[in-house]
Amino acid sequence: MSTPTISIEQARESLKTEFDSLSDKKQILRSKTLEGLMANLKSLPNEEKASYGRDLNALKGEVIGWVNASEAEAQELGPIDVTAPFDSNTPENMRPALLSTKLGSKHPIMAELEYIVDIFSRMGFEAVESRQIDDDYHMFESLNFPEGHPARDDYDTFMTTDGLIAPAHTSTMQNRVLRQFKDNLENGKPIAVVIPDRVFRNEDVDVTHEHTFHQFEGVYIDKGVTVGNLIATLKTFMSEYFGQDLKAKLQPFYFPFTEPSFEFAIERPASLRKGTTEADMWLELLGCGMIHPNVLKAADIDPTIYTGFAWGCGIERLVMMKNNIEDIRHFQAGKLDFLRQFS
Ligand code: FA5
Repeated sequence: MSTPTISIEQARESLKTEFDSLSDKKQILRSKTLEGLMANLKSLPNEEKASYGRDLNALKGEVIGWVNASEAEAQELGPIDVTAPFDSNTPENMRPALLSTKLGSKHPIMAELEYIVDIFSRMGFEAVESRQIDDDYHMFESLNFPEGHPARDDYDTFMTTDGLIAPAHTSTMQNRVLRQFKDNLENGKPIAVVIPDRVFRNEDVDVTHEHTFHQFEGVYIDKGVTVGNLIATLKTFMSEYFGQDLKAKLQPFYFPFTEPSFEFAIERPASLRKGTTEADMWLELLGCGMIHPNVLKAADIDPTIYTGFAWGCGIERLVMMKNNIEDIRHFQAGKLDFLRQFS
């Protein structure tokens, strides 16, 4: 039985000495010592090969580790972490605080969406999620936009080749919730539903327009509901959301699915008033109106007995106004500096 002329322990020491003296550290991988160890392995009896081979592999791994560490050091780089939320070439002092020391947090839109639903649930509204793919009937027909209606152009969105539609607003849910909660009316209760979700538009993106954003729809139906109830509901929500009493005004507008239709503007919260002109005082937030009789009929609700109102509000714009955010594109940019301000 032959024994190795050099033990693994001795080999490690002589390799380390050789490594330290090399200017091109990679040369160590071609070292005579390593080659000698390989030759030893071949000459060993079979029963000793396995354990010697394991030790030799471990030593080779160690040597490769020395080479990698010296290369990283030469380039002033740490070991590469592909999950790092920054370019690993960024110098230490310019890196964002390490995520490992801090948990992630909810996206501000999701957090605000939950807060909005919470306010409405305290006002007696149920919450129903919208959907992110829909059809022509719910996007247009049921909302009193017949085929060829010019107002369809205002809701230009994305469509699959099978005619499925990425909804341009949360109003696509109106027909569904009217049908789902119709029994309420027969039992003497109102239909009161709030519907948040993501919506999509073929939009020229700018500081206040995104192609993908969030809305929340509100629907309220009962006997004898008037525009007065609509204003009171929205004002109550706004003062709760902004934490202060704000003046509100309605200005006439057009939507095929409401009659009359309005845009709802609020007196700007103090933090968002930049001057004293009319435009600086008022802020348009949402579209709303009294639900069109044809929309009620499409859900088999008798418009001669019941009336109701609906609104659709952009969540990003609401959050921008509350937090003084100057550009809507921050929300989808995935920039940690922006998101951390809300954590
Ligand atoms: C609508 O979407 C109607 N469905 C609202 C409605 C519902 C009216 C129920 C009557 C009854 P409009 O296109 O104006 O309307 O959008 C409503 C709100 O969504 C706007 O006031 C704004 O806050 C937000 N919004 C619209 N387009 C964008 C966009 N590209 N980026 C960000 N927010 C937007």
